[in-house]
Amino acid sequence: MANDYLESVKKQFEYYKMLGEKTMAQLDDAQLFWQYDNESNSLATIIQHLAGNMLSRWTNFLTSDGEKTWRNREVEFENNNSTRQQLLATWQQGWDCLFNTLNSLSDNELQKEIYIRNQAHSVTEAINRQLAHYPYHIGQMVYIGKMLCKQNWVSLSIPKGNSNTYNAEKFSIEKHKEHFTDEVLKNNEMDKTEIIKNLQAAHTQLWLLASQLPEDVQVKNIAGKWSALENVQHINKSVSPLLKYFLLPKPSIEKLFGLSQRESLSYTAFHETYLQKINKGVVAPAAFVPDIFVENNLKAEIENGENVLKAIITAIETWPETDLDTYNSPHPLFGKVTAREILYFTVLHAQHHAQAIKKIKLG
Ligand code: NI
Repeated sequence: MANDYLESVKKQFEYYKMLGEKTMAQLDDAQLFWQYDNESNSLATIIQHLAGNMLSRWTNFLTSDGEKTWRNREVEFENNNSTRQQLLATWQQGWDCLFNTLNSLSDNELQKEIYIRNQAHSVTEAINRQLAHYPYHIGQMVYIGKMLCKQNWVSLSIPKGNSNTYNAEKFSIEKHKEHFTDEVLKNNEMDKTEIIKNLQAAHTQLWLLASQLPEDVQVKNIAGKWSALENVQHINKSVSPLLKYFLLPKPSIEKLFGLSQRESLSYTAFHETYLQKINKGVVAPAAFVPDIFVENNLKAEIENGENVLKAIITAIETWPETDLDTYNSPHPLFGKVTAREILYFTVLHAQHHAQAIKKIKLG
């Protein structure tokens, strides 16, 4: 029973960490620092407070008071981080400290006594206290995120109106033992079917936005930015090498790019890495820069894109799921990534350029 307790606690912490990360991933940089008013905390402030608390509580967890002399709680409520990257580093530091300690604990230590501000707690009590405290704040993060994203918010639990279907699915399976977080934590890793769905959705959106613009606007460079046509061309140029890659025989892939020595990042984690690169300001490598404008061939470009994407999907379908994590793939910005990660990139990249087209102002 005791053994179950620590495992269950770890999963619940991981689950709430994921909810926080899925919230951050939906917000732009400015929104991370948005406050409803001067008395209300921004996501950034909540993250600093959580990380500060975690470092204090979980460092030398068994041997020293949970409220460290070096902790400055007041400062946690001031804005000390100014970028997404700093914020993510702070967040990760706190969680690393928590998980390192949890992973080092054994069942026979659960009844030990520890102190927080001189108040005695059993180890179990101290863990329970934090397991209530952190999700309380993560719920605030989610609530703020939802207010900011409005109708674009991607639900983190059961989407509104889907409760009946969800229950029917769950109750259709016999009583069994499974931690309630197993499913979502696993799905944080997108499987092949999910990847294919997302590839199609992101590119369809990109093409639709471009073709909906009036023909003369499709080729206009407004404020020195790429035109819709150029965005579409750029995506075609980026996606084409992928088809070659997925058609290569596996031994050639191994020879050229090697096998991965690590697990694939989760989609959420890869998204964060992607945003960090984008925020640093990246320039497309020459091979992916759109052609010099000659004529508006948007229709042909889109058709070409559709065909390439279709061929890529057909190729991926023959790949066993685990191969996506086994084989490396080259990326001009990220270096070597796994095959799964290059597909994550392709989804995010199409979404990114769809956003760029969306921003093109009419007239
Ligand atoms: Ni790009």
